[in-house]
Amino acid sequence: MTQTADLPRAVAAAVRDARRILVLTGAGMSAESGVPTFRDAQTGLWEAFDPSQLATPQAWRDDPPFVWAWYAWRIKLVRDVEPNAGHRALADLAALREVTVVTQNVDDLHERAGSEVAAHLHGALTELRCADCHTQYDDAPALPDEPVERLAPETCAACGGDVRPGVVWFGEMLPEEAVRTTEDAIEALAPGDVCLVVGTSGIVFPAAGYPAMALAKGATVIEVNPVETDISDMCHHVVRGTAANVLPELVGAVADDPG
Ligand code: BJW
Repeated sequence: MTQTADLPRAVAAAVRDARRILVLTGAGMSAESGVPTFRDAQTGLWEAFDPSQLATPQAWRDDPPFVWAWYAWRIKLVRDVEPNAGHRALADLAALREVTVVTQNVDDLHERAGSEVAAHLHGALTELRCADCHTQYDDAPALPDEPVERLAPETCAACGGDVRPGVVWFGEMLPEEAVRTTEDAIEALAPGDVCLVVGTSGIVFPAAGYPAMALAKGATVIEVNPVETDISDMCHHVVRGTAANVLPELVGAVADDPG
């Protein structure tokens, strides 16, 4: 394994020589846009909030206004920020190589940077739906300007249920199509292809298992993350840096010498 704070030539060469590149992103991808990660010390969302009170179906059943207020704040936060240089570099990479982007993120920053996202494994903040009858709501919800502690969710026009964010909470199944698309993309990998894992702690399953599945297909697994994670040990290369620093350098190296 190579582990470095610089972009080693071997990493750029692996990406340059790959036929297919599967990019798996997590919360660190959007950190430099100003979206807090979940588990980073000091800044992670779980430092200030208890996940069991917010990101579970039980939390929603217990207190929808408490949970909805937190998600309304996050929807507004994401709406007000911009994709960073890392998001834009991945969009640029798609012009150079066959790239499949799979994200655990519930924001739309990859799309706003110009990437097509094959799968949002944990759903999307703004894909609202009724918690009872699953009617979907596409209209932007009314959001308070400032964070509030409680906010009544919208009422479903079809059944009177509470309208919830379109994210996947702990204990919920991931969207079937997102899982199928991801597993198909992994299945299509062959030796010489690359799995680029950016900004995830590798703690939450099933997403945390995908790099190992890519490894089993013979792909070269590269992690971009400022710190060691649960998946670092199994990676061929680890680049200790941030998404917005490393990815433009990596894509620039491929663009400068496309091979
Ligand atoms: C940077 C950076 C920079 C910072 N640049 N990097 C097998 C074993 C054990 C448990 C399970 C298992 N299979 C399933 C489970 C249960 C559970 C689970 O995994 N629990 C774990 C805690 C152990 N999984 C589930 O429940 C999943 N459902 C499921 O499996 O269904 C089947 C099933 C059902 C019932 C029973 C059993 C099976 C659903 C998981 C849903 C996750 N939902 C959340 C919330 C989404 C909604 C919301 O946004 O509020 O998804 S939790 C949260 O974690 C969010 C994220 O997508 C997810 C992953 O976090 P991520 O992206 O890795 O972020 P962080 O903060 O952890 O890490 C950030 C990283 O970035 C760090 O490493 C930083 O260093 C780095 N970084 N700045 C690059 N600038």
